[in-house]
Amino acid sequence: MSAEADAAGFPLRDLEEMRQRARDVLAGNDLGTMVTAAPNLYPHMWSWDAAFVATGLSTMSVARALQELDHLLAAQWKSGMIPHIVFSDVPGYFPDVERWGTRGASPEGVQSSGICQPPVHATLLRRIVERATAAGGEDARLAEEFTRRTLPQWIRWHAWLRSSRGGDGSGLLTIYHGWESGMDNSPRFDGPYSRVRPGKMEPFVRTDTLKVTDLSQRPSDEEYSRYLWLVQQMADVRFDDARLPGVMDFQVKDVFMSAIFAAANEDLAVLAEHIGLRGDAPRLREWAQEFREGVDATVDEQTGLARDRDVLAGEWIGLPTMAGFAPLISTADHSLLPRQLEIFEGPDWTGDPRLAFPLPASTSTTYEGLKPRQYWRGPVWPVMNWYLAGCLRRRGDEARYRRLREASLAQLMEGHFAEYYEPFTGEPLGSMDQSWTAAVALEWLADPDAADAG
Ligand code: 9WN
Repeated sequence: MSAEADAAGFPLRDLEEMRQRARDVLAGNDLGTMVTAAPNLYPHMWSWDAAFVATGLSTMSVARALQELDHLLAAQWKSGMIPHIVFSDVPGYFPDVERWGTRGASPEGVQSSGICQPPVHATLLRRIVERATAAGGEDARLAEEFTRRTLPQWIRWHAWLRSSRGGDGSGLLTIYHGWESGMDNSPRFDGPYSRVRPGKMEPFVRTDTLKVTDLSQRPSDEEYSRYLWLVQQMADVRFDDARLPGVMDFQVKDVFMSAIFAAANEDLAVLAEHIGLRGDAPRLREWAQEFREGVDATVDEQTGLARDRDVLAGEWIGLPTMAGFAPLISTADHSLLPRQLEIFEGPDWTGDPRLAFPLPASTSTTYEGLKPRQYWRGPVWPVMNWYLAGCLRRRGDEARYRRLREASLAQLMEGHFAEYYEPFTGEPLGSMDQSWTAAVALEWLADPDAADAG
């Protein structure tokens, strides 16, 4: 894997250079107590980004990784919700805290948005704790102290998700905004969004398209007006969880987020046991089981893929997006796995010979609505590759993990640590120097076997 680097240093020469550049990206985006999601486009902390960033940081400093999670936890709402954005003082992102209208709803002194994002935190904290425990000494002590101190907060976060978003016995979490899924404009949400009809609202000026000037890489203005309308609907009821089901125009049972939640409950149970708080583990394991079953029950026998549910229309959403692989994250039903893996490696997904690298795109590459350059409508997202590979490895599927690692490292040799990539050409798209991309590069490289891939 070596190539002639151009004058600006692209592509990278070798894996050691990748490691150094990835470190530089995180250092460059570090404001001291938070690493911003990206230098220009996203100058704040995002909830699920922060968890991935923390694992990347832990390859260098466990203390700094835990500080990142502390910063996020300091923004936790009284209800238990961890907000999707913790704002820094850097201007230039829209919607900003004023537009969110969260002052008074968020904790004193905190500037945050008023929605959540996928709960990957406990899973990634478990990874950090395992790394620190293996290192021993001060790292192990710090990780244990952090887990003991923050466990009640993580449990409150999960309890909030379980009761406010998943309390109906379906084993699936409800989202009230596509941003909560983290896959903002995935075609999964086209049906539900088509029924969101923005009413009277303040005019707005987007800032994202001033930064990513190729408009084909970002959501459209029409999509943005729906995003903003939903923010206004929530602000109108002061982000009161109990009132959201009665007022929101967008209500989706998110199968991918539910699978992440199932896995994270198991991980939180393991963390509780690790510090000797065995009493909390059974409840967390019950939630893990409830959501595992909820996810499994969505699988469409015809397509073999998991489905979201449009709550207001009472319809399944069975489009061929990455969310269809939710069972790979959470299922304990081994009869579901062979079909899921066959599809994952088949000609509509990582087995499509046209791909630049055999990695999962955000929608099937044969989907008629595929937009290979547009955000969650087709591009490959490095952070998702690492997360899914980790899920396979947990199942003992070392061979598939290694294949995804090799392809991911080959993709990242391009050198920009982009937010997402065009699946057929490997062109870097969206933000460059995206923190979570650099973080997962460090994770791939921290794996001792990664040296083989060079
Ligand atoms: C809105 C920060 C975030 C990610 C999301 C990604 C994108 C925000 C945006 O950037 O969303 O939350 O402004 O487009 O979709 O997954 O957490 O990296």
